[in-house]
Amino acid sequence: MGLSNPILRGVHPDPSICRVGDAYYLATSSFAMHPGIPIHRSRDLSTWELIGHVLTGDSWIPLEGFDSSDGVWAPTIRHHDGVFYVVFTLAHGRTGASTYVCTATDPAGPWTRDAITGAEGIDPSLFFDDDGTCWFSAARDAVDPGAYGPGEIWVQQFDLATSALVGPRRAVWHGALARTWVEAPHIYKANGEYHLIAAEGGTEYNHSITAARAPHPLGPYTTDPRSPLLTHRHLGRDSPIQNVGHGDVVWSPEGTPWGVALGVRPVDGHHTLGRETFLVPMSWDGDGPVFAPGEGAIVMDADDDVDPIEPAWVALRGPVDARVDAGEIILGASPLTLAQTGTPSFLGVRQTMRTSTFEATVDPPTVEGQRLGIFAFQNEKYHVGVVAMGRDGDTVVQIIAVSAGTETVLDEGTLAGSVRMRITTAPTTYLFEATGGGGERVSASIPHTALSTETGGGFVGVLIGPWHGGTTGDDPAVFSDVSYRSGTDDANA
Ligand code: 6LW
Repeated sequence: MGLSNPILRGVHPDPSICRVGDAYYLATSSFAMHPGIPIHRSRDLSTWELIGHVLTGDSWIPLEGFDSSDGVWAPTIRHHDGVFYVVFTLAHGRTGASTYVCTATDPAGPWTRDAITGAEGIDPSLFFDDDGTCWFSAARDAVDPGAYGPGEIWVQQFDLATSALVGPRRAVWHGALARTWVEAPHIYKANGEYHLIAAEGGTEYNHSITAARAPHPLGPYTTDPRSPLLTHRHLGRDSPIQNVGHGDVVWSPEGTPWGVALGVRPVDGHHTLGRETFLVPMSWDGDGPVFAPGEGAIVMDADDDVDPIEPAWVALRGPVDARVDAGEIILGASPLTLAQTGTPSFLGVRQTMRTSTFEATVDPPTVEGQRLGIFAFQNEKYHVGVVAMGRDGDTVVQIIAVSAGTETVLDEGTLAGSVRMRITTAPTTYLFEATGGGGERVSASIPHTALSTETGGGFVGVLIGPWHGGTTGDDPAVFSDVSYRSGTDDANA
């Protein structure tokens, strides 16, 4: 089977996978994006289709006030007895974390949502034992950090009927690596033993997957001395895939294990696309799980022919008043900018390829204060775009860069007629352009480092799409001839 890594491009971190019959299902973190928790399905583990979202409609949680890297973290997807389960953390700032369980009989939805009270920490997971008992695990601050380091994995029985944690809660493991924070636990049963995998080293360069095993889900766990079982930190900062960790395991109908893990594709030490989902061949022997047997690392095909992108539109922190129809997007009015933590009138696609082009045409703004644009958005403090506004009967177009929260106008011009706006991304640049009816042009280019996670911080990646700001009126804005095309991602080669 040919791999087309990454199997989910653009912001799709913390992958979790399960199989029902011959279909595999992947859930990934969605942070403050609406709709939340995309569910992708595949029958060959290589080609994936988006079939729905866990958090949408009645199951949606309003995220006003959340930073774009807060919100929905690290869902785990499991299937038991005809029901799909997704558990996830709702993270808000440094202090607030709550835990939810969602269920569905059809993974495309609708999903129900229930709070799990008293679940400490982040990265919840469920494990169904042979007798149907459900075990819940998660990562929390260590009760005794002096003895063990900063984090620990805890396990407790989970009652499906009441969404309640029941029975004794045990801190079962503090990780394999010396005093690093341990997170992303998942438990499996193989060869009569319980195997716990987790992530350690932080979600940057030192990320990794480690493991332990036990005779019972509650322990005692013995650290797998081969840990870390998967990491790219020893491959160097020029490695095409880095920061590999936070994984999950699934078995094919024939009993072959496969792993999924997050990773990034930096260029010159900076990645803009977010943490993406990679597929990892595995084996499982008497020593336990083996990730990328033989190779020891995740590989990408050199000649990566990637299918055309089917844009999945997302909004920030809640639904927007928008209509998307074959190349036309109609966006309602809002006074909010992309620097604010409400729901601006913005719709974006995840940037999935380093080489891509996003284009849209807008008519001259007619409403006082109205601003129409297209943006590459990393987060509230780092985003760059093309914005058209009316001024004394003319249409003024600016290329606006927000960096560390400060706005700079990179170029400005007066354009006649409707304005064609374009963002062209390349491995090391983002080019922003607008052309008017008479051929007038404004443009500016920025290095990709200006929109990277290394510069902007956080856990997400670039979204690209139209924004309508500056007014509270009823007049929607029309973006026509909208297209997002990906070129060959030659930096993969
Ligand atoms: C995720 C956790 C992590 O819950 O980042 O650093 C969080 N590691 O595993 C958000 O993706």
